[in-house]
Amino acid sequence: MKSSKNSRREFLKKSAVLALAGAALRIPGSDIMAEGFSSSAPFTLAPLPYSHDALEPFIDTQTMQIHHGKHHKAYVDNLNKALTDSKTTASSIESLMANMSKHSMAIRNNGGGHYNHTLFWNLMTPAGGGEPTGKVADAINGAFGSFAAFKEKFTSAAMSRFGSGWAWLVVNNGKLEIGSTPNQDNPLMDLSDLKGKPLLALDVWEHAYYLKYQNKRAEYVNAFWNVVNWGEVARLMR
Ligand code: MN3
Repeated sequence: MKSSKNSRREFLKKSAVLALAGAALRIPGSDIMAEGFSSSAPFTLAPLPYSHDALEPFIDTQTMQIHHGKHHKAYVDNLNKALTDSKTTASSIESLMANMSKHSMAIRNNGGGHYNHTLFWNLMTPAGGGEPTGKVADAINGAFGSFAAFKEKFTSAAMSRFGSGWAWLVVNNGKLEIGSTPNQDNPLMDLSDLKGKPLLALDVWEHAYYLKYQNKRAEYVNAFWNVVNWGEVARLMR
């Protein structure tokens, strides 16, 4: 009977190892994460979840190439450099955001830049647009009265952000809210006025639209509704 006891022990050991592996794969705060984040520093630039031309004609190919390949890449590289230079460790991108008031401006700008863009790419899809259904529709209708009213309020947040920044739909203590942040700040940062878990994000920096839309931010915001990935919004909402 010794051998069967041993094999049972082996089995339990193996199960424990598998459970630990599962725990390690489950990144802290992963319920608020989009795909594409490395679990800890150094952070990496994930490929786009679609081709550069996939969002045409709403978001043009060249903008996507430069925005992802140059701007986002620079945020990742500069974030890693700023972390190394300041000997700052980061167990996850979320823990970095949550403690941002303790970090340098370089970590704030580039860490926010990395988080925001990773989220943004996943919140768009060539199969997107239209109106949300199910729980997303219910939550939006409950909070804003109608999808049209929600869209108007989000558009207004994107239009009224002076200079560079982001427009957001967040859930804060169970309540949906719309707002905006300057530069690369986001609602996960402890120092942000707007707080909550991001559900939808729109980059309103000029680099996000200038090649195609020049100074016409309103046309870019209007085009964005054609590529919104409501499935990802639903996933973030769970
Ligand atoms: Mn950008």
